[in-house]
Amino acid sequence: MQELGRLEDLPEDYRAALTAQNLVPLWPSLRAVLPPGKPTIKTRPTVWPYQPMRPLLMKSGELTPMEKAERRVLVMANPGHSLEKMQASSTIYLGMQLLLPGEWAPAHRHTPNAVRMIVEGEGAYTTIDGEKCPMHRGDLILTPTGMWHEHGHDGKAPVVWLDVLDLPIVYYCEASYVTEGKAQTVDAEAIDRAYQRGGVVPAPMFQRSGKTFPMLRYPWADVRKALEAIATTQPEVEAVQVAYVNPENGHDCQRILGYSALMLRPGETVKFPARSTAMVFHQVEGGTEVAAAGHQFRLADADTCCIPGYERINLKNLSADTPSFVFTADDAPLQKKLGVYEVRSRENTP
Ligand code: GTQ
Repeated sequence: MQELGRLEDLPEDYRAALTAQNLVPLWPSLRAVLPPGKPTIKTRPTVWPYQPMRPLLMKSGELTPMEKAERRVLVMANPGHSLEKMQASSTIYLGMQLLLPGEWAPAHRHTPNAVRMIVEGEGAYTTIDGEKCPMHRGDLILTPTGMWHEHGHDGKAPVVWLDVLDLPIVYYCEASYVTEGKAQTVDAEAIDRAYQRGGVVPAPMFQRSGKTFPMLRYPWADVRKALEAIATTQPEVEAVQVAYVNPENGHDCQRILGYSALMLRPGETVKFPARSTAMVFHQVEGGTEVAAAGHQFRLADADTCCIPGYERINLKNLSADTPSFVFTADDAPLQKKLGVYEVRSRENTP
């Protein structure tokens, strides 16, 4: 590829004249924004093990009362993006949130979409637009853009969950903001029970739900059963994997980030091709080795890692006797909408 002219090649006075009119020559920066074959990627393969993080999270409960935190979260930041940017990848934000018994995280709504993956503890709940969603390990709870949400805790031990938000990309769009609200009135218990079976949806009086986000809670017990059913009945399938979708239309459950759950059978290895999306893996049960870009992360219970896009990823169940269950997040829905989503086989890798 042709080497292009540098900024230093231009006369000082010419550069100054450009700057004075808010103008920039393209050619010295062209290769940086359009590198050949593969994007320049800041996201670094990064792991956030839960056990060493947990004492720091619990300590935050002593150091910072709810009134001073609003959301008591330790953000899992990717060093490739510099920590204060609070990005796990270019589009994905990850945080571990702590709620102590009796505490309440007040109602608000914001433009970024969030999901919660419950990590430990019983007795907490999130109320979303009046629908109360109980939290148990592995449940996925959506708080989509613009919906009121608050978190409460009637249990006896700390509750922790993983927050996944599209905050970095919504912030980059200069479209990220919050509105404070009053405590909500609960008018429904989580209605996920209504969407209990794939292929049938509630249709009282022939009316299908007109809600943009009809299902807000995906109980882990059901997801796990679906994975086990696939593993048992489809021994030939390459990856025992289910996508979290909108049960009314089958589309991704949120518009920017996509979510899935994977089961690795005892001893199994799954090889993902290189895709243009960064990926997050969170261990729900068991243990997994995530190998990509020269890194090997051994995920134990509640560990989380991020792998940049355009890398092949191998996932290996670390146990020969028990299955491994992994929750994933990526920005494939966004990239597909933008038309930049790619899956690379060896043949189409430039
Ligand atoms: O629970 O509403 O990790 O608003 C970051 C921003 C959690 C929340 C986060 C939020 C929340």
